[in-house]
Amino acid sequence: MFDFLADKLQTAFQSLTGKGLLTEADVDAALRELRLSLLEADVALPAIKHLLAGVRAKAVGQNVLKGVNPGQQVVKIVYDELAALLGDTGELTLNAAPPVVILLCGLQGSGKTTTAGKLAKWLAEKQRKKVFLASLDVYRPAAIEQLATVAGQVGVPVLESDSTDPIARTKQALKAAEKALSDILILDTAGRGDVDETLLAELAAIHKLSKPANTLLVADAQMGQAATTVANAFKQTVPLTGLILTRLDGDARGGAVLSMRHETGVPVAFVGLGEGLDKLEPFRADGIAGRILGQGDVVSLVEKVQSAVSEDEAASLQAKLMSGQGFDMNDIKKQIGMMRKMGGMGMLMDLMPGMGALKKQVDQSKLDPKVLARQVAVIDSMTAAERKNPTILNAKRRQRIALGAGVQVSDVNKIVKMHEQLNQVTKLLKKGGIKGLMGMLGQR
Ligand SMILES: Nc1nc2c(ncn2[C@@H]2O[C@H](COP(=O)(O)OP(=O)(O)OP(=O)(O)O)[C@@H](O)[C@H]2O)c(=O)[nH]1
Ligand SMILES: [Mg+2]
Repeated sequence: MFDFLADKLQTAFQSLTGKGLLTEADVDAALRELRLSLLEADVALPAIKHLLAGVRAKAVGQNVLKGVNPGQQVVKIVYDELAALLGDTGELTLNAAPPVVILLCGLQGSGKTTTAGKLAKWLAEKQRKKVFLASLDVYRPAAIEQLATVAGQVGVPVLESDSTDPIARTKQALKAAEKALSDILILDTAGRGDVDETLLAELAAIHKLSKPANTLLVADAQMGQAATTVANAFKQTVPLTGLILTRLDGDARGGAVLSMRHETGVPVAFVGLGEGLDKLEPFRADGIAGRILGQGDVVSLVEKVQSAVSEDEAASLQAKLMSGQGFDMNDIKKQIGMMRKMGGMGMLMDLMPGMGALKKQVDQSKLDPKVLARQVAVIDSMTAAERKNPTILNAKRRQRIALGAGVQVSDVNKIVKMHEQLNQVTKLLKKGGIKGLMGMLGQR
């Protein structure tokens, strides 16, 4: 899986064959490749720095082994360091006095309810435990029903209550689980659009009352670097015992796993690999290490993704484009995502009438996946308000974003410019002006 980075590292070390020691200069050349690959895999900067320092310390001055080339040797070091940084699997505490509580928390849509069902299934089938499920989400309509449906699919009981008070529901759940002689009580909590004080205060109160042996943060692996901010906010509110990273089945590159593990020091317990209730696996560091190293493998990325650009996404962007309604940074991110998936900049052109021929003239090689990954990192480092309304991006904000994304301010400026130009598209189209449009597409 990590052929591509492995290849690069080996190339960087080709000239070395025959030398006795790995020198500092040799190692640094390989580390540059590694740094870019990790950025591309959405790993946060502190984790990257930590990793590079570790690899450097181990590699420099090492004797080149007989029978392997220096590149292979460095790849092995990188792989080992990655696995070490990812750490051991977070184990659940299941043998306290029943009902042992598992509290799930996380942002809206991170996969808490689905994960509650997956965990219930895993515990019932693999650990032979009697599980009880309870939803404390009184805010989102149908959230309670959603968990009841999941519980039905797994075949475990669920809290039945009309109460709209999360604290009262917690008390009821504890009682009901005890009455049902359950071994484990899984509490599914409400999510919010962004980390907010009310949510966190409520979570703290639920934690205090339910005294969970396991407090697990459920996070979307596709969040990339932004994941670490979220993890820290939750960690400061409740003592997290483990992380569950969902959506590792998509084209998320696993960087979030490394970032969150490094940032919080909390072990990863499980990973979610699909929507199905059987798509939960105990975390394995070597699997994720391989996945992160494999990033940059443009061929497989393109293959995987060509089918993945949803028609709906394309249609809604086209509708926005044609209506002359303004684009925001979320649209830009979608656009970049499509380009990345397509492996070419054809997408926007496909959306426009009469552009098919033009597309052929665009140099496909201009589309560097690393540049696109950096662009996404920039947008990910913006706040929701900035994404919605990019005109508020003053110098100070741009500086903060650049720092967060690990890029230059000029990279941020390019995205802002791209946004401005995208909003000129409608005008340009009306005038039949293609030049400005081409400029935008070629933007780096
Ligand atoms: N592909 C994939 N989809 C997942 C995974 N986990 C959850 N989902 C999907 O993500 C969506 C949201 O999942 P939920 O479990 O409802 O998320 P939630 O955190 O409970 O959401 P709120 O209650 O609204 O905060 C659903 O469509 C799930 O099927 C996963 O590991 N892979
Ligand atoms: Mg939910």
